[in-house]
Amino acid sequence: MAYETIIVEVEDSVCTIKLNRPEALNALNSHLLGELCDALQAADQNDKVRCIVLTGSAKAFAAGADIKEMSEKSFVDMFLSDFFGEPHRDFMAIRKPIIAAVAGYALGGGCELAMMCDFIIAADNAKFGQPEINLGVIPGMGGTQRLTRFVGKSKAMDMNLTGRFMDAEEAERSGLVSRVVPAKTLLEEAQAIAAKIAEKSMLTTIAIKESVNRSYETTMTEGLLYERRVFHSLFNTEDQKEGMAAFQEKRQAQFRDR
Ligand code: CO8
Repeated sequence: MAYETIIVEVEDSVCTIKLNRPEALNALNSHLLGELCDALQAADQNDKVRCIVLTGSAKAFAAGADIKEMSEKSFVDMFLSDFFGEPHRDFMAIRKPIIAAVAGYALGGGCELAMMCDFIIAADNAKFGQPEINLGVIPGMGGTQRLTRFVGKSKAMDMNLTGRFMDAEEAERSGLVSRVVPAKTLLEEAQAIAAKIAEKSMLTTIAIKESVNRSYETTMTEGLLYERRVFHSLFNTEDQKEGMAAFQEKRQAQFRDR
């Protein structure tokens, strides 16, 4: 399908989706989010794809929700349309892993979109922020919720109340991003990490994504029980037999998603 605001490429088992509204620093409007969710759902359903990389440009992953699209809306418009509610739900329903490869600005909804991914690789020029306070609003897609869980209350308050930006080094130190890499090699490195994940069994990949995400939604006791039961259930798969046999035979496992 031809998209106007994103570029989608599938190479081997990795689907790379690039946000592509350079004139607006990849600001997220309804059209872009609709196309993004469509592409993510297609990748999720494509048996060839085993991992997804979401990226932007060298200057901006995304500079936030599109202020020009939102500025004239009323409370009633926002509430009745459940503004961005549907793309948020669609995004969170994707079962395959999504890596955010962030260079430049990841602000407001851009920072929130990166946090909706499974983990974030940052270029050394990345800047994260929740500057919504400067616009007379608050974050609406996780900036007060997910960011607080990533970086803790003190930094989340600091960023949300002052609107200041966090650079890549601070973001890594604070647990917002998993790795920082040179800006020049960001996409290459994110795709290499995705290719590594693509080699694993899809059964365990999806089980891990679901289990880690469950840790945000439940108590420790329930989460540990869930994890243990999923662990037990994987002993009913060929990939568990293959993975453990390959270890003992000192060879690379050949997973078949069975
Ligand atoms: N929306 C619309 N257009 C934007 C946005 C944006 N968020 N960000 C940048 N642009 C546009 C600019 O208007 C400009 O367009 P034009 O050339 O037509 O004037 C173009 O992109 C380039 O931007 P700048 O000239 O400003 O570039 P600079 O390099 O000078 O500055 C910045 C870059 C610092 C990133 C600056 O553009 C900026 O501050 N942008 C806004 C950042 C921001 O406030 N983001 C938060 C937006 S609100 C939000 O995200 C809420 C999310 C909640 C959604 C969930 C709802 C339920």
